[in-house]
Parts: sequence; C-alpha cells; structure tokens
Amino acid sequence: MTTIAVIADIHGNLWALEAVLDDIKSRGITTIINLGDHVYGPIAPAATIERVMSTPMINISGNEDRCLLLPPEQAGEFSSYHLTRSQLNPEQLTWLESLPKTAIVGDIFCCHGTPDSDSTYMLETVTEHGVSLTSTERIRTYLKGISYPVILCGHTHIPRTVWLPDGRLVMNPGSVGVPAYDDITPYPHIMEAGSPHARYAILEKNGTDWNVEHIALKYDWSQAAAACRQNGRNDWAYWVETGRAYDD
Ligand SMILES: [Mn+2]
Repeated sequence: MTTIAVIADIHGNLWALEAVLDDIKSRGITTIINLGDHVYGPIAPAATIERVMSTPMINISGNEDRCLLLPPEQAGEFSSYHLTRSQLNPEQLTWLESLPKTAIVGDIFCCHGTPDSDSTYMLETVTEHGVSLTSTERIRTYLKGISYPVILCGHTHIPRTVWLPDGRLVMNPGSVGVPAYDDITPYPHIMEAGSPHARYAILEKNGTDWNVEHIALKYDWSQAAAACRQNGRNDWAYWVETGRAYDD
C-alpha cells in the first residue's frame, strides 16, 4: 500500500502549514507532494519558505510562485508582489525559479492548474453566471495525452475529487493556507471552502484502487489573520478566519 500526503496553495500561512505537517507526521506518512503557490501573500512569506525548503517534499511551482520572479514593472496585477518578494532572499528566489511546473511521482501526474497552464482552473469553470464543476469533456481535453491514473492539481483552493469515465481520478486537495478569495478574471468570481480549516488530502493506493481522504484541520487561524491585518490586508484576514470571501 502506498500512502501520500498532497498539499497545495500554502500561500505563506505558516500556522496552517505547521498544523498540516504535524498531522501528516502523526499519521506516519513520509511522502508529501506540494503543488505550488508556496508563499505569495501578506501572511508570513519568509518563515514559510524556510519551512518549505527544509521539509522533504516533492515541490512544483504555481502561477503565484512564478509571478514573484517577474520584474516589478510586469507584476502590476499581483497586489502582494512587493510585500512578498521583499521578504525573500536571493537564494529563496533562485529556489522558486528552479521548481518544475509539473512532476510525475510513480503513476501520479502533478500540476498546479492544468498540465499546460499553471493559471487555468481545471476542475472549476468560471462564467458570467458564477463557478461550477468543469464538464467531463473539458477536463478530458485538459488531460489529453496524460494517461496516468491519478492527476493532482491545485490553484482553485477548492478540495475536490473528480472521477472520469475512463477511471482516471483528478484531485485537488484544497488550500493549506487560504480557504477563500476573490478574483476578477475571466469574470469576477469568488472561491469559498466554507470554513477556515487548513485543507490537505491523503492519497492511498491499495492494489490498483486509489482512495482519497480530504482533511480539514483546526489550527490557530487568528494568528494568521492578525498577520494579514498587520500587513494592511483585511480582505485576506477575513478569508483566513472564515473560509468565506465576504461578510454576508
Ligand atoms: Mn495558483
């Protein structure tokens, strides 16, 4: 039996990451796959990247790792670019730059968004009417040529396991550190896990069967929210301590 912990979208939330790593350790799991967007945001980028770099994991990069490598004049759409980048040293930036965009671990294919794009949502589709589960046909198009039985993705912060009729499983573990957010492209939309818990998932291969366990962990989210407020980001603070995008 193979057991693997899958984490994604830590976004600098050191407190959530510590809770997740403790939980993984307490279960005796030693293989961790980390799907990117490690530190971007106003929480605790410097301490988080130290923790990520010193933890044995298979890491890939996300769109908001890549954005930290842009020159400032090209980073206008990323509101936490300056705050995050100013806390990283050259060695840490070089490490981010060295990360692959995809990885293959045994018979598992790993990407941040889709196999071809770290900034495309795979399992959620955004239209002018809102967010919904992506159609089977469209997921199959994203995964054309990827014949691995398990495909992992992150990026949308929504935990989901999706089964394709040919038997492939596509799984997003949700976000370790940021359970809700809003965005304006391709249409204004929000993503909401619905609770502030740190999310990750456990993948277990038993013979030829794969099981998925989605985990939601309590941790001290008030500390992460306080860090957001200290950095002037009440929006991030609300996301982190409620798992909702707006106060409704
Ligand atoms: Mn992302």
